Amino acid sequence: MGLFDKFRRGLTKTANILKTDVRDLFKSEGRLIDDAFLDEMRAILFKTDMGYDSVSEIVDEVATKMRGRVVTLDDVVATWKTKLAELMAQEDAPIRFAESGPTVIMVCGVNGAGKTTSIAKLAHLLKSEGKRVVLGAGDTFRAAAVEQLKIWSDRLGVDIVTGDSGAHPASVAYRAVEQCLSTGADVCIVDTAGRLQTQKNLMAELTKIQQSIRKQIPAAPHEVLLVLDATTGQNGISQANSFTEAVDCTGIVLAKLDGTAKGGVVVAIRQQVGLPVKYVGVGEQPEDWALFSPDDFVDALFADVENSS
Ligand SMILES: Nc1nc2c(ncn2[C@@H]2O[C@H](COP(=O)(O)OP(=O)(O)O)[C@@H](O)[C@H]2O)c(=O)[nH]1
Ligand SMILES: [Mg+2]
Repeated sequence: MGLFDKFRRGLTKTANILKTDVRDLFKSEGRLIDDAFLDEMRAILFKTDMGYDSVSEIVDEVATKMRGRVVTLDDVVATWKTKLAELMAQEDAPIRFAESGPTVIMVCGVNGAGKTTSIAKLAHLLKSEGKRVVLGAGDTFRAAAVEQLKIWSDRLGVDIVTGDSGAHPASVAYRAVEQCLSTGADVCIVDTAGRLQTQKNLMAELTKIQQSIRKQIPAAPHEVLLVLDATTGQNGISQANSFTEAVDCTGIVLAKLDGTAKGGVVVAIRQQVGLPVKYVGVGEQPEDWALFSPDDFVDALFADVENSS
């Protein structure tokens, strides 16, 4: 399945709502772009959780280009797409691998965001590219979390390092990196807990894990991915900001895009968080994972609207 199709699958709920609303916007063949139109358009885009600033920019663009003219659905949608892709533009942002020696990727985010599942998906992708992967079960806070990662490692056929119960996550991370180095593996992915008694403890623990990884590879972790749950919409943005205060995150994974009709949240994230969106999760299986591409994203978002016109 290509990227476009993965985005289509991930955006089914969002695209369905858009399709109905945009059809209503263009009940007749063409429409005059006036204040009434711009207000209706604003309300539609808002529903997708793109955020106030992004919506305003798109409305302004349409107003500047088209006010006073009678235009077709295709004209308007083309303008939305161009503007949206521009708002989300980012440098190509897949994993930055270490120049030599293993690459270490640390994965953080709140409880239930989709960290462990995303690790499985990333491990699956890297393995399919011929890389050898070691997983570090750094969420020692819940026994079930270690078990969940272990099941994935068996299913995917990748190595895993776990700790005894009560082990410190920093020591698990240390041993995972050690195993990666000693076996000549290419990538070590370290899972972390999503919730400790307080946010302060969580942040301190993430810092400790980072430090213990650096004891063996000073330039590591090469990536610190922050997993956000798309179904929580714009709440993810405040989470992103508090995580980036504590650890140097390098990119965002947006999980559960398929579970929300507010897929426009990606636009708000790109606008309000200074990090690239690297991957999106579009289901629960290892292959339900797509490299984020603004162009494919907007094409998929409006594919149904365009086909129905
Ligand atoms: N539909 C869907 N479900 C997901 C996705 N990613 C994770 N999940 C589900 O969300 C739940 C929590 O995920 P998990 O990886 O355990 O979260 P963690 O607590 O952050 O490690 C699980 O039931 C996953 O199957 C996704 O992209 N799409
Ligand atoms: Mg987990």
